[in-house]
Amino acid sequence: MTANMETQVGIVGAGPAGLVLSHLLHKEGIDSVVLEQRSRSYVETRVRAGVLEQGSSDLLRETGVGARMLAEGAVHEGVNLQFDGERHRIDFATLTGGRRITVYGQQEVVKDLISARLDAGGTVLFEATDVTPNGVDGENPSITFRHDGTDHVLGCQVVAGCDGFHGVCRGAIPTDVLTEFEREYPFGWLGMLASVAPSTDELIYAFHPRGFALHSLRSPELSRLYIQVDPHEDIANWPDERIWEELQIRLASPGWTLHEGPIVEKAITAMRSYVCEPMQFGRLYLAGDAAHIVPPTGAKGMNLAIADVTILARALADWFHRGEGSGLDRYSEHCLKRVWRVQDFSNTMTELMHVLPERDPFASRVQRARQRYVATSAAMQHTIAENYVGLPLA
Ligand code: RFL
Ligand code: PHB
Repeated sequence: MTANMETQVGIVGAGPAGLVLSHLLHKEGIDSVVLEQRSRSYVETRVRAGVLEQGSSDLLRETGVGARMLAEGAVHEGVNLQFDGERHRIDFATLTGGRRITVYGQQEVVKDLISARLDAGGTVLFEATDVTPNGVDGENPSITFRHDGTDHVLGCQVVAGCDGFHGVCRGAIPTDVLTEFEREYPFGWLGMLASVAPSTDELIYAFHPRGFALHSLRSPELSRLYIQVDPHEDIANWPDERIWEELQIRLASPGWTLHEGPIVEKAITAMRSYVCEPMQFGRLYLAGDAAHIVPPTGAKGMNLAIADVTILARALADWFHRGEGSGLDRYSEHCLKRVWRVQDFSNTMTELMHVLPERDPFASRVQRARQRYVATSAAMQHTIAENYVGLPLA
């Protein structure tokens, strides 16, 4: 048996991109259905990003899904970059005219958005399998999928591919239309959540000859930490004691103490930069990680996903309500300007802060020169601050 459903926008993926899009469309009076392959509890507990740019937190607040973020998130007015044990604070307040970041876990953003969509009567179907976009090059696209033991066809006018880097939607763009740009880094991040009060009020990004380390936070009782490791490293080689030993060495700074506690979650992620162009084909529009990946050193992935769907929601509102299609036609071009700006920043931060395993002596000398420049130049600190808090949506 096949069940038929209809909506205006069929959205694949209930990550930040898909959920923010569905929420913004609802605000515009546009109907959507979100299809997610994982369970609700899986997406609500997946530990990932933690930094919201000023523009992202403003958007969540202004569209009515920011209450818990405002109550539980932490507003930060700076970050620390550490070289040779010496900390250099990048002061957002003075360098960006008062723009700030909010530290609030991605899974909390996802929880808030799911409950807002369901409370508003929206449809988010979890554990939808075999999700496949069809006919996106014509005027009547659809998405087929299986849910609760039944095959479904979701008829829609537009398909939004918000299904992350390993999703199915990008594959619906013919290979002769698509150009891919990619860089893999020869290192990964071992990320962990530790049940201990953060030892810092603001993030610390540390370069150390043994590798990069990052101290971030989640709550007064929970710290989020990362260390640079080989991307093929087996997590079994990293018992908790070894992780703390390494963090103690890499984050060490005179007069400062790193407090240890039980590690409650740990995982290794490889790092890559990736962009596909264009981000649209016919009635299919890609957003977020489905179209691009950045290494996490700039804290940009979730923010870029939110920026894409903000542009897409506006363009869809113009098209559905006013028959004005120029925003949709230029969607990819519009997004890619920000995507490449963010690629540059994320790549710069990554190459500034990690030990480059090739041990290319020239590259290492240039890296040290750049680190000294960051430590001493107001112009360079201004550049980092402006990009870190996020450029306004064009
Ligand atoms: P997501 O979050 O991957 O969501 C995609 C959703 O699509 C579902 N899906 C499918 N559903 C149906 N059918 C299919 N065939 C499907 N295939 C996939 C998936 O289950 C999933 O629910 O992508 P989205 O929405 O584009 O959001 C992107 C962000 O998740 C990502 O960019 C960030 O997490 C990256 N990132 C960070 N971004 C920041 O802005 N600030 C940070 O501080 C930050 N830190 C990080 C990060 C990512 C990390 N990892 C683990 C990659 C730190 C880390 C360690
Ligand atoms: C995090 O808190 O998870 C986090 C913070 C900054 C980054 C990446 C991740 O650059």
